[in-house]
Amino acid sequence: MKYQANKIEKKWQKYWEDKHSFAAQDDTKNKKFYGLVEFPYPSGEGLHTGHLRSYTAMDIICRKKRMEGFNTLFPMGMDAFGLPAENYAIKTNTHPQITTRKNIDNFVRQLKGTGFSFDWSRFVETTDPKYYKWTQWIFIQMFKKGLAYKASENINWCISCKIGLANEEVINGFCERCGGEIIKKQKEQWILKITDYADRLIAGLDKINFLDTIKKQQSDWIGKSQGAELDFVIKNSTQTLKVFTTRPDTLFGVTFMVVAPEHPILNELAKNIFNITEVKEYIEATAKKTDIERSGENKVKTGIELKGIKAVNPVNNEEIPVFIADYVMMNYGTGSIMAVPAHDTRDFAFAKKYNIEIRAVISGGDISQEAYTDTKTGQMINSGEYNGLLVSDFQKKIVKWLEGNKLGRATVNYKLHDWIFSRQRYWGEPIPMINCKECGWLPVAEDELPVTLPNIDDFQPGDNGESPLAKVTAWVNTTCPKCGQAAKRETDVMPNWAGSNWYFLRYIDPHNDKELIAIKKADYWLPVDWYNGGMEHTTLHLLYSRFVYKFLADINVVPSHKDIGDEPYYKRTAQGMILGEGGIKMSKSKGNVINPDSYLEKYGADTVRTYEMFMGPFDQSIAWDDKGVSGVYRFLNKVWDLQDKVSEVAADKDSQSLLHKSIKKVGEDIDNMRFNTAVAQMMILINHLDKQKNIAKDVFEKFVLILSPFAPHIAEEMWQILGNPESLTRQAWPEYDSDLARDEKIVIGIQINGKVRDEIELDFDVEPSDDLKKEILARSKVAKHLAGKELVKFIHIKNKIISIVLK
Ligand code: ANZ
Ligand code: ZN
Repeated sequence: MKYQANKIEKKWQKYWEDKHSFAAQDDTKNKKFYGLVEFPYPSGEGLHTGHLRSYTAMDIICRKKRMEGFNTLFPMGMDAFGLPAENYAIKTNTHPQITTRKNIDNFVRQLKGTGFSFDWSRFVETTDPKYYKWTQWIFIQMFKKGLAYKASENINWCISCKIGLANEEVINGFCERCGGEIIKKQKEQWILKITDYADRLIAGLDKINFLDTIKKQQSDWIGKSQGAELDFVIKNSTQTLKVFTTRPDTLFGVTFMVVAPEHPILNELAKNIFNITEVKEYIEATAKKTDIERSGENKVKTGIELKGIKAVNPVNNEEIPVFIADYVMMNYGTGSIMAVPAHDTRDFAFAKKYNIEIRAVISGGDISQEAYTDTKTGQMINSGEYNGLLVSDFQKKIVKWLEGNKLGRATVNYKLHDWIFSRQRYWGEPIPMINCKECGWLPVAEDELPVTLPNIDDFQPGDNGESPLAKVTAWVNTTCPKCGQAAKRETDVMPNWAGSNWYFLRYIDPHNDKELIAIKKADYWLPVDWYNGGMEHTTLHLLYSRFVYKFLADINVVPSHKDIGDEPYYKRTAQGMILGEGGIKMSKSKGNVINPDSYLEKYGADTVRTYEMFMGPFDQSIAWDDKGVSGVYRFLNKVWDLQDKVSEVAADKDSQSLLHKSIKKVGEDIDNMRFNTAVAQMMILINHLDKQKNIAKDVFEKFVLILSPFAPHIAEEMWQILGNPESLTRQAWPEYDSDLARDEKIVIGIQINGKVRDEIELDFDVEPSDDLKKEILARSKVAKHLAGKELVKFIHIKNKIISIVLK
C-alpha cells in the first residue's frame, strides 16, 4: 500500500471535525492548558508559511498536552478589521464585508487543511457585532474611569489621498498607498491613557516568563527615565526654557542648549532672533523628516544657533548659546535640553561640528576623542564647591539644591505616549460615543451596544479627511443619552489593535451575550499558559493587551492571579521568520512568496508541518528549501513503508534503547521548542528500524505516538492500522524507561586551571580510578600543559567533569 497523504488527511480532518476531537471542556476540575497563537488578519493572499510555523509549533505543544491529560484550550479566530480590505473597497467599490468574508473562508479552509487541533466551536471574528459589542464595552469602561479622552494630536496626513494614516502606513515619510508626501496635521482624536499603567507594565515583567529580548523590548518601549526638570532663564526676556535631564550632576558642564524645531518658545522669541529667516527654513526642512531620520546616535548632527538669544545657567549664571537642532524631539521630555558635550555622545558630536566649548566636569576620562559617560567611579571637577564629590552623591545633592531654590525638581519621564485610538476610517469598530452641545461627550447606553457599523457604498474618506461615516447623516444624527436633544455620533472608528488586545479572553466564553466573559470560566482558564507569535508583535500588541488586561482586572471582570498578578500570559515565545529561497525576505514585489497551498496539495499537510519544524532552530530566521520539503516527504514515506515489517516479535535491545532515548528527547525537545532536533531524532530511529528485519509492534506503536503531534494524520492512520479503535489524540504520551534512555557514552570536558582544554568520551557511570587518571594525564592535549609544572590536584566527578590544577 502506497502512502496517500491527501486521502488520509481528508479522512482524519473529517473525523476530528465530526467528533469534536479538540473541544475544550469548561465544567471540569481537570488540570488545564491554554495555548495561544496570534490570530491572523485574513488577507487576500491567504495563509503564509510564517503562520504555519507558529501554529504548527503550538499545535504540537497542545497535542502533547492533551496526551499528558491536560484539558487543553487551543483556539483560533480572525482579526478581520483593517486597512487592506478598506483600501481595496476604495479602489474597487467592493464592500469590505464581502472581501473579508471571502478571505476568512479561505483562511479557515487552509487552517483545517493543515490539521491544526483548534477548538472550532470557539472561533471568533473581530468584525462580528456580537464580538465588537464587547470591544466597544471595554472602551466605555475606560471612558468612565477617565482613561479615554479626546485631544488634538498630530497625525500623519497624506496630501493627495486626503486621509490620515497610521504610523505603519508611512514608509520613509511617504504614503504607503499613493507614494505621496506626508505632513503632520492636527486632529481631534480619542486617546487612551496607557501612561497611567507605565510603572505597572514594567513591574509586571519581573513575574512572567517572556523571552529576555521581549522583556527588553517592552521596557525599552516604555522607556522610564529618572531625572530632573529644571529652568533656564532666557536673557532679556520673560521666557524660561525648561529641560529634562537624566544627568543633573553635569550642570556645571553645560556649554549650550538645544530646543526642538517644533518648540513653541521659538514663536515667543522670534522678534529677538536676528537670523529668524534661516531658522524658519530649518524648521520647514525638519517637518519633512521622520523621527528615525532625526534621531540615532550616528546620524550627522545639524542645527542653527539662535543669534541674539542667550540662556543663563542657574548654577553659575554663565550665559550660553541656544541652538535649534533636529536631534532634539518635541515629544520627549520638555522638547529642549541642556547640552553637556563632555559627557553626552550626541552633544559631543554637535559641539565638535559647531566648535563649542567641551568642558569636563567628571574626572577620569579623556574627552579629546569622545564623551566620557562613567557615573560609577567618577568625581566632580570644574563644579565649584562640589569638586571632589562622587558623581552618584552629587546627583542627589544637586537635585535637593535645585528643589530648595525652586529652580527644578526630580521627575520621571517615559518614552511611552498615550495611545491614539481614533482612525478616520470606515472598516473598524465604531467608537460608541455621542456628542451633545449641552452635555459634551457621553457614552452610548450599554444596553444599546453594539453600535453597528452602518452599511455604506461610498468608501471615499469625507471632506477634510473625516471618516466615510461622517457622510451617513441618518446614522450620525441621534439624540443625547442624557438630555434627549439632538446630538451627533462619533464618526471615527477604532484602530486595528482594538479587537486584538483582548481576543484571548473571548475564546474562554465566546457566546456569552450578558458579559465579556463569565468570571468562573476566566478563573479556570486564565492566565494563558503559553503564547507564541511573531517577533513583530512583541512590542505593541503585547504591551497593549497587557495594559487592557490590567485595566479589566482593576474593574474586576478578569482575575488577578496569585503568582503573576494582573498579567494575562505566563509565557511568551516567538518564532523566527521564514525567508524566501536563497535567504531573501519574502515579498509580493520580489515574487518569491511561498504559497503553502501548492505544497499542501503536492506533499500533504504532514510533510509541510514536519518540514517547517525541521527546517532549523525555531527561534531563528531560515530560508525555505524545496529539497528539504521533499526530504521530509521521503521520511514520511519510509515511515509508512515500515508498517510492513511490524510484527509481534520482542524488541531487540538496541531498538528498545533507541526508542526510549527518542521518547525522552522528543518530549523534552517539544517542551523547549527544539522541534528540529526532535525530528532529527525520529529520523535516526527510523533509519535504525529500517535496517531491521522485523520491527516489534510495541516499538512502532510508541514511535507513532511521538510522531503524532508533528504529523497527526499519518499517525492516526497507522495507529488505526495497528488495530486501535480510538483516535490517538487522547492516548497517553509514552513514558520512557530512564535506564534504557540513558546514553551509554558520555563526553566530558577536561579543565586545566579552570579552562576546558580537552574532551574525553567515557562509558556512562564509569568510576574514577588511577588507571583512568594515568590515561587522562597522558593525552597529548593534557600532557602539553603539564610539561614542567607541578600537579596540585586531580578531580574527577563521575559523568560531570575532570579538573586538573597545576602550579
Ligand atoms: C544633560 C545630559 C548630560 C544628558 C549627560 C545626558 C547625558 P533618556 O535616558 O533616554 O531619558 N534629552 C532630553 N530630552 C530630549 C529630547 N526631547 N530629545 C533628545 N534628547 C533629549 O535620555 C535623557 C537625556 O536625553 C537627557 O539628559 C537629555 O540629555 C536628553 F552627560 O541632559 B541629558
Ligand atoms: Zn445632552
